[in-house]
Amino acid sequence: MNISLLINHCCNHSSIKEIAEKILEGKRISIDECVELYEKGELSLLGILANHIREQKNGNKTFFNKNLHIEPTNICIHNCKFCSYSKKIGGDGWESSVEEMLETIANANKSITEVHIVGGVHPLRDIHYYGNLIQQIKAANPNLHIKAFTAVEIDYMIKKAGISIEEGVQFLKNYGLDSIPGGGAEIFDEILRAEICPSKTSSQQWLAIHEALHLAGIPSNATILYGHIETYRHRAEHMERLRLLQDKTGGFNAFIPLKFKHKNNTMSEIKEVSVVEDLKNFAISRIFLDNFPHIKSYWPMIGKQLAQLSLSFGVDDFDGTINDSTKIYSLAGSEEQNPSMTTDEMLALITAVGRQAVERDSLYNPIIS
Ligand code: V47
Ligand code: SF4
Repeated sequence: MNISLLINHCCNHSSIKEIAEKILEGKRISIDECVELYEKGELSLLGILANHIREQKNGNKTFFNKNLHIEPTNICIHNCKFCSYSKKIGGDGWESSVEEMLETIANANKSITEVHIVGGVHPLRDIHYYGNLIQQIKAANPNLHIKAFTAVEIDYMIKKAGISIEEGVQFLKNYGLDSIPGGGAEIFDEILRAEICPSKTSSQQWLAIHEALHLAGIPSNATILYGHIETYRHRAEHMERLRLLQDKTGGFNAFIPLKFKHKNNTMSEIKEVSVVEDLKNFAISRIFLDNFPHIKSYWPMIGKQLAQLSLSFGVDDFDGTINDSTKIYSLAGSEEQNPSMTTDEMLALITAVGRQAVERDSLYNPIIS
């Protein structure tokens, strides 16, 4: 049975059938249509549609890379209510020295191609401290791709230095920054932002920093934090702002839906959403963000099994092998308390669900070993 016939067969709502036909014709869906899919779209239908788009864009491939996460500190000036990780200066937080971070990289498996550096916004560290860190990593490992600092960390660096976004981006580029991760986006609606992460970089500033990076030739990722107090419309509006920026710059590589985890934070009374909701969200992200090349599952947070299932719901990127080096989610109750995976395990998980595993570099070029 071809996909159109299957959709005719399994759609119960005429409005959903019309949206599905539009998607199959390669047309972009609106915010209202996106909300309708969240509210009325059956999981099986969403899976079929998302998988169709995923296979059009990336065939049967599932990408992964060999990477190392470094968290320079958990000391942070912000007070995000969902954060289970940050501490105030003078408390019992940790901070690594540049030497310690260099040693971690020196001791890592030599096959890693990327170092991912994200941490709290430390009040005593500035753009030159982090620039020096990048420079030293590059000096010791010229071929290592440095994906570092969320727009929230960069926002603080440039404000502290009293420079413009463009100047800050140029400094970081000259120091050797290759790309940035997608964190700090949370949910763009300013009313919700004021509720869950009041002091954090505004949505407008987050987007402006990513835009400036893209214009300077530095690619990035984007995230959404979902499953807390937001509505489906908030999710659709969040993705719409990303889709518009991507139309303008083309600088985003991947979109990563981050499921809110509720342990050890001040939003613990909120129940975590179901696996059905996670799969629906992956699928609708794939459908809505028609100009994003990749949708990524972050397995340390959602667990290896759900990440495998997500490969049938629009996801084509399994992130990295991650050398057991991230604490952000383990403290919030993530599925993997000591996230680390061998390449063989990664290959086995991906091929077990019928996908072709492809090791990639940070720019999605295949690595032939
Ligand atoms: O922005 C914090 C999230 C993000 C919780 O670009 C939480 O490749 C769920 O962005 N429950 C930072 N999420 C991590 C991040 C990331 C991770 C992996 C890959 C990439 C990439 C980016 O972590 C924050 C925030 O949204 N976060 N606390 C929590 N309780
Ligand atoms: Fe700081 Fe990030 Fe935690 Fe917010 S989520 S308090 S910015 S470490």
